[in-house]
This record gives sequence, C-alpha cells and structure tokens, in this order.
Amino acid sequence: MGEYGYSQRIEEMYAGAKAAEGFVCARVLADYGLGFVIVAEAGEMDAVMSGGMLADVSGIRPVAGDWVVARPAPEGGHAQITGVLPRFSCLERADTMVGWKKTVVAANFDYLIIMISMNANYGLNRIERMLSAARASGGVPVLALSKADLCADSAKLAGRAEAVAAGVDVITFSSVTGEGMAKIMSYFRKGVTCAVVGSSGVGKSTLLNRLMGYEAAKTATVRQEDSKGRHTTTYRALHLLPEGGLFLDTPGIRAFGLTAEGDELDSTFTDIKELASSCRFGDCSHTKEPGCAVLKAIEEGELEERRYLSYMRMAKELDYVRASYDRAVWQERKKKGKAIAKFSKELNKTKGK
Ligand SMILES: Nc1nc2c(ncn2[C@@H]2O[C@H](COP(=O)(O)OP(=O)(O)OP(=O)(O)O)[C@@H](O)[C@H]2O)c(=O)[nH]1
Ligand SMILES: [Mg+2]
Ligand SMILES: [Zn+2]
Repeated sequence: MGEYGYSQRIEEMYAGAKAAEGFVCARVLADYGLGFVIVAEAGEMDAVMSGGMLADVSGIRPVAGDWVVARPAPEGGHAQITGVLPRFSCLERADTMVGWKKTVVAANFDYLIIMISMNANYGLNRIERMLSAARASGGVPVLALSKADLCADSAKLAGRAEAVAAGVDVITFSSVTGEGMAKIMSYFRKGVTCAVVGSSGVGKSTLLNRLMGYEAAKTATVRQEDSKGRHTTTYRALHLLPEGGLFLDTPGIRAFGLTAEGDELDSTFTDIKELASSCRFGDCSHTKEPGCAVLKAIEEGELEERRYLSYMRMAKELDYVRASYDRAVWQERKKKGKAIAKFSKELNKTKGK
C-alpha cells in the first residue's frame, strides 16, 4: 500500500480507530456520490457506506483520497465503509448560496496543484482567491499555468502570477507541446498525492491522460464563445501514475467561496497586512480614515489598486460567511435551549404529580 501513500501516520490513525477483526485500512480511489472504489492490501473493490454512516446525516462522507475503515464482503460483493480516518489536509469551499455550508473539493493531498489556464481563465484575482484557500488547506500549494502553447507571452503572465503568489512554486506548461512537463512530473513521487483543482476546461484531465500514457479520463473541448469548460469530469478519482505518485483529478470548480477558516487573507496579502499595521486607527477599514497607510500606498503607487480591491472584496465575503455561520450556530443553540426548557418543564410536571 506504500505506493498509495500508506505510511506510519496512516497506520497510527488506523490503530486509533480500533477497528474490529475482519476490517481493513483502505484508501478511496473514486467517489460517485453513493458508490465508491477503494483499494486495500487485497486489491481494489467496490464499496458503499455502512448503514451507520448513512444514518449519521451530519457525519463526514468519504471522498476520493480519504483513508477509511472498511469491511470487505466475503463473497466479493460490495465492501462496507464504516468510518473515515482524520484528514491531514482538506480543501473546502463555501457554498455561495448558503454561506456556512461547506463542500469538500479534495482531501488528503501533499500538494495542491491549482491549475489556471493562460487564456480567458487567467486572472490575478482568481489566483489570489484560490491561493488563500489553498494555504489554509494543510497541503503545499503549487500554481500550474496551463495551455502555454495558446499564449503569446506566457513568461509575462507567469511573472505577474509570481508577483501575487509569494512563496509558491509557479509552473507554466502545455500538455500539447510537453513544455514544462518535467517540472510537473517532479511533484509526483512514490506515495505522494497531488490534488489537481481548477475551473472546468483548464486541462486537468488532459494532463492526467498525458502522465498516465492513455485516456484514463474523459476530456472535452472548451466552448468557442468564452473558452469555458463543459464540466466533463463529474467525480473525483485518484490515479496511480505508471512512474509512481498519485494524481487526484477533480471536477471543475464553478465558484470558489471562501470558508473563513484561519487567516486565509493574511497569508496571501502579507503586504496589505503590513501596511495596515501602521494605519493611525487600530480598527481602520482602509476606506476613508485619515492616516490610513493602505490608502496612502495606493496613492503613491506602491500598492496596486486591483490588488487592494481584490483584498477588500474577499474581506467582505469572509465577514459575510462568518456572520452567517455565527447565525447558524446561534439558531442551533436556540433550538437546543428550547428543547431543554421543554424537557425540564415536563420533568417538573411529572414530579409534581
Ligand atoms: N491548446 C491546449 N489545449 C489544451 C491543453 N490542455 C488541455 N487542453 C484542451 O482543453 C480542453 C479541456 O480539457 P480537460 O482536460 O477536459 O479540462 P478539465 O480541466 O479536466 O475540465 P473539467 O473536467 O470539465 O473540470 C480539451 O479540449 C483539451 O484538449 C494544452 O496544454 N494546450
Ligand atoms: Mg476533467
Ligand atoms: Zn487603513
């Protein structure tokens, strides 16, 4: 199982789960909603969630990349997944419709390869947004700029991306010409998991196929009008590359809502954070206050107005997400409080009799 990333850390987690006789430690290779493909020492098998897991509506659902506790079926039928081991990394996005609901994009990766194509998909705001989330995920972010063959000046776009992605490796490559392929390959080593995420049509599955050496996943041309993809990949799948290393191919992300966990903004906008520390007022909103170092830096041309607006937009979104999350927690408490009050009232009644 070493080639699938099994390590002492996983072994310890599995031991911690105290699984009974007849259960095994397995890794999820693909998740299709209710069906799964998992791999264990004995090989690959189809799997479903156990009744207990299905009944626990607020519990964690397994996704491709997860390490799980499973019970293989005796006669080669579906194995049952009974539990998910703690994740060592996870990329989540907030559902933009319901601020506090989070969706798992990928789990248990060492590297998070954020793919952005160097045509209509390219944008510094998008890079900043994705990197902010990636830095909070627990994996090492890598920025991969795809379709270099379609871009007249890929070096220029890469340079601008590097300027907003401090401390992150930036790779430009093309799955068509093979440019930059060696650099990409260097992340895929035995037992190392790289999750590849990005908008639909940027070329995630095309890269997978190139590395696999055959058509392991379906791909489709982008729309002529706006270069947008067609959401060709519909489920997450973890592929073992012939040369070693694991490629987690994911469906294209539509909108990437931030989840307000940790200091997502501070790690991406270190320059703005540093400026803000010399604003006159500690609670400066950087919009109108006198003595605002952020506004001064824009005026003096030291801070790009685009970057400032990108920051402010994300900060506002995070405030909103936090507030709606707090509201959800508050409602949950209120509901519980009411239930307790009702219960104690009834208890008093019966005692009174
Ligand atoms: N010119 C060029 N086209 C590419 C490159 N990589 C991918 N494409 C094309 O882009 C289109 C979309 O590629 P996919 O690999 O399906 O994109 P994806 O990111 O997997 O998209 P979803 O599965 O929808 O999220 C296909 O027509 C590919 O042939 C590249 O490096 N250069
Ligand atoms: Mg795909
Ligand atoms: Zn300020």
